[in-house]
Amino acid sequence: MRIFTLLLLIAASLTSLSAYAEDGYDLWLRYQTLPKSYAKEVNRTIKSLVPGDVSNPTRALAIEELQTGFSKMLGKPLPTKSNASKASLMLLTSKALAQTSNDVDTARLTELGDEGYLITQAKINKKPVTLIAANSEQGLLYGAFELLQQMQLQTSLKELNRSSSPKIQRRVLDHWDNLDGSVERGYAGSSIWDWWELPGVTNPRYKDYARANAALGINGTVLNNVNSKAISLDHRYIEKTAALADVFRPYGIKVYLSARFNAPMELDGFENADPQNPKVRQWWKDKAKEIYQIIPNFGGFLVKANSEGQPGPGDYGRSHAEGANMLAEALEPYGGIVMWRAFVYSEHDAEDRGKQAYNEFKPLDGKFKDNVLLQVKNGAIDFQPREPYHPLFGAMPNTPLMMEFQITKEYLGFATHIAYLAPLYQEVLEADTFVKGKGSTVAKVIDGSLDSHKLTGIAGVANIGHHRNWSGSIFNQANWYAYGRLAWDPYTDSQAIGRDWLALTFTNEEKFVEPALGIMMRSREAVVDYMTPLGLAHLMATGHHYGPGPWVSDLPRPEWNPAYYHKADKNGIGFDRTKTGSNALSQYPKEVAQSFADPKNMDEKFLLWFHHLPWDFKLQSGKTLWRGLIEHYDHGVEEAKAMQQTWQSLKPYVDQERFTDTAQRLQIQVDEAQWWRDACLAYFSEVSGKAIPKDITPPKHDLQYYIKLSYPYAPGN
Ligand code: GCW
Repeated sequence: MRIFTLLLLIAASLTSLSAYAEDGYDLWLRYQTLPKSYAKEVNRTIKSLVPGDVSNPTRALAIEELQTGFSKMLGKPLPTKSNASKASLMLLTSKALAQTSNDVDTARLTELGDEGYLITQAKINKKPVTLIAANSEQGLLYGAFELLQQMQLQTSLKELNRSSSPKIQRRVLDHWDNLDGSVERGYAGSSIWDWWELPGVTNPRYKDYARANAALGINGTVLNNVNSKAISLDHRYIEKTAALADVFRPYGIKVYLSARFNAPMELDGFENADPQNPKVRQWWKDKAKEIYQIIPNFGGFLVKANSEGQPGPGDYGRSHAEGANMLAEALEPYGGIVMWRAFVYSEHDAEDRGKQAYNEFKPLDGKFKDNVLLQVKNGAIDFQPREPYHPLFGAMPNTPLMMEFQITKEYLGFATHIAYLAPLYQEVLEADTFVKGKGSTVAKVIDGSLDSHKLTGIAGVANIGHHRNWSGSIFNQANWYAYGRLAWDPYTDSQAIGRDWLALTFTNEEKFVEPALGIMMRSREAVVDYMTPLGLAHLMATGHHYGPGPWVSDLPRPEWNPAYYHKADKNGIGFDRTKTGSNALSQYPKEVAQSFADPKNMDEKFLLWFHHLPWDFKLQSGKTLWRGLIEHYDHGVEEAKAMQQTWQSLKPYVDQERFTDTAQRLQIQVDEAQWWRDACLAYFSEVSGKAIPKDITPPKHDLQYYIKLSYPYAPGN
């Protein structure tokens, strides 16, 4: 008997040992010990490493990362060799490769551009090696991260023969981080940038930030909030920025800053910031010179102007193009760019908020300098769980448009609801604008292939904070990861990305990956269903945007009221954006407009975004709109419960710490999906005068109960 208990104890400790507690800090760079069988194959295929010239800082980091990965996955670093030998791992630029006898198809290298890489089995000086080749050291670093990722995924190295290059040039993270350490719409604690201690203290975390991003091919970071402070351009802060730029440079990550348009006034007491004032123009030129003196590879400026109270060229009756071009002119001599945001709407403009940015920017097509990217949010309102693609995509062929996605979940449950956003990103990227015939997708607009733009870009509003798990929850990490993968290649499938992320983050056990992937792939649709189904939008509570607030209609700015968006009353619900309403539909090419014009024959996911309909309108299911709406809310709650149940079944595959953390958040998600459902149905039943059908569970509380709830300390606001 005693032997048996002893054996049991040993077995138990072994399993918990294998799933030791993890805090999520390592992200997709966990480099777990490889299973014996696969480790054998790796040890047979790669026996040594030929580092080459490690005086190059990027090369040195590639070698360092490889040795870190091999040490952790195989228990020891690779012995190094100075020349090619049988089963060595070699990193060669195309220039160095040309100095060797080899059987590599060099045509594949030319296609790779500056940042691409090739990983393949090859003969170098007659020796069989595993080769990482590229046209630059940066490409070799990306190749090294890719090899380590494939090893974590246990991809057979013998068959590994892949080349990849980024389809978008500037792949940027936008941090809405303030200088006091707070993060606007941040749900992962305070900012990771310690502006007070910089430049003197460079926290080792900055390097891990750079590693995590370089592993995804992200090559730019905007450090400060778009609601920027002029002091970010003060010399002291430029020195602080330079310290971060030095850490990020060898990882191929450029630093950008959000620039406050009236900085000449706030920093140097100028009387105005008018782009037609030569002194103001000179100020920006001097500022650019000052920055590049200490940050030679500075990326440029991100600007939010004449939007939500930010200063801008409109203050002087100048256009956005005039404003952007002034900054672009200042940065041009140094290769800097301007990312000018099109997120512009005004409370003084009674026009449908969803139409204003198009009306403002379309007439400026082709008026921006070559080093200006116009940064456009994925939808015309504001990062809702679902929006039709922004009508500016495809409407400005003579201006390079940059996509802005939100990774932080301002409107999708912060860090307490699981919502895998890659399906949302993919839905927008795959949207067809038809501007140059079928297949003129948003992805082709932003990768520049549709209108042959050389300068291309994509931005993601980061979900990063100082929490050990970086993103506030483990599953929020998947959105940072997915954004990075889609920024590199916007045609990647969100399911494939999810599968890779799960295997890198937890285990690649099929019995875990498939059900966990099921949770991820249904999560965003679940959130749509229990928050804003059938094309509804912006029903969130005021300010912090957490939880339901469809009843809000008295805010000073009409277009901040949820009632402005759902327009629910006794007769019906929805925002009429057709000819009989705001006619926002006319901003879309005719093929797209037609696809949304007929409420009886359209994708009902966008029904109430474009139409105001009576409660008894017949849906394609034959049900009334009221009934259909109720069933979507109920379905959302059921989906959240199903996600929770599935997660419970995955306990054996996940370490206690991350399992419990996720399980607790899923419980909140289930409770709050119910809250959303009950509050919205209580409200819509009230305004419509429609009763909750007998076979439907009525909301737990009366409407007043939900209206009274308030969350003054909700994060991110
Ligand atoms: O999404 C809204 C947010 C603001 C944000 C703004 C923007 C940074 O509520 O917090 O401000 O949009 O994108 O500029």
